[in-house]
Amino acid sequence: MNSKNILTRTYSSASSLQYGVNILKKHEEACLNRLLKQMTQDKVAQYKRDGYAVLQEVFDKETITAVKNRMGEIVNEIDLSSENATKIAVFSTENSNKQLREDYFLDSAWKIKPFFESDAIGPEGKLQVDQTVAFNKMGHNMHDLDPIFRQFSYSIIMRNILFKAMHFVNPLVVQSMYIFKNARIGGVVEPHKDDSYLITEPRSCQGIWVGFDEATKDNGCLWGVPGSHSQPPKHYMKVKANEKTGIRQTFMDPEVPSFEYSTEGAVALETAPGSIVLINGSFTHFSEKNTSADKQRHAYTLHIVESANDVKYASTNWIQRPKDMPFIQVRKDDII
Ligand SMILES: O=C(O)CCC(=O)C(=O)O
Ligand SMILES: [Fe+2]
Repeated sequence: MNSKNILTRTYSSASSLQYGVNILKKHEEACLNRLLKQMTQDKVAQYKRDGYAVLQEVFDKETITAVKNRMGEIVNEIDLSSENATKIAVFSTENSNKQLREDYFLDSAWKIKPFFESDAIGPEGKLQVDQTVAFNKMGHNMHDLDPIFRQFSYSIIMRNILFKAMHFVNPLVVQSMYIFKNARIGGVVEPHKDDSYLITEPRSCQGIWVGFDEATKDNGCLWGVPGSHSQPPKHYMKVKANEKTGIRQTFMDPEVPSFEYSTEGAVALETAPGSIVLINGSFTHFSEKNTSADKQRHAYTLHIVESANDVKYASTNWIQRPKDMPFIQVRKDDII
């Protein structure tokens, strides 16, 4: 067994993956048209002014279903029957070995790894809920490694956003996350700015958040503070190698006692299924616990940085790629 990769069982056949990819391709044009209708100059100006913009119902039911089904397969393929269950559980609970958790997290920078919902794990690492709803998120490299997520992440829709709304010159999609926020169990995302976690000089991170379910206050929709992107982050997460052992560890710079950003004036970003929220890297955003009885709030988010115009990607960033897996150059020639 390959102990480095949790996803040890792969049942999905090449033809079922191709089937999903084909569905996405078939529906791209219709989704693109819905995007372009909303992505007006006014909307782009509003994004610049407020640090966020909502584009409602861009993706259709078929596209959403294809992506969700693929994530369902990835979740089912996680082998929780063996030592893996304990491994993943241990890595995600607060009272476990910090370094093991750190290694697991840092490894997920270029792999596809699940992270448990903390309420899903009971004493002694025992799973309290069904495997299908046990996870908080999956990350952080679906966009390059999985055929269906790759098709979705680099689609003409996303690329139009990158070049025409976000004004990237040479964007790199450095991170993807699938956030489950399942009913009853889906946890809080504390107020933060994405620039804290993906550092470039100068700052360049932007996010594309896609909601697959209706997101309301009831099931933990996104919230954000309009205009908050004018304030840079108060601290940055960096990685350093231990002087003696060489082992990599994350730390916050500066080490501040509190992570709190003001949420005064925050607005709820309620969205219909298939909607997109554009998020400036310094925009303060957060989401509450999903307290609904039965309304899951699945979302997929991409974080992108600039690589043109001498923008420097920090060597202290937690996301680093192995030499043989560089970030992908995003195609621009077919954007009109
Ligand atoms: O979906 C959420 O609750 C948080 C998402 C987020 O922080 C992001 O997309 O950057
Ligand atoms: Fe975020």
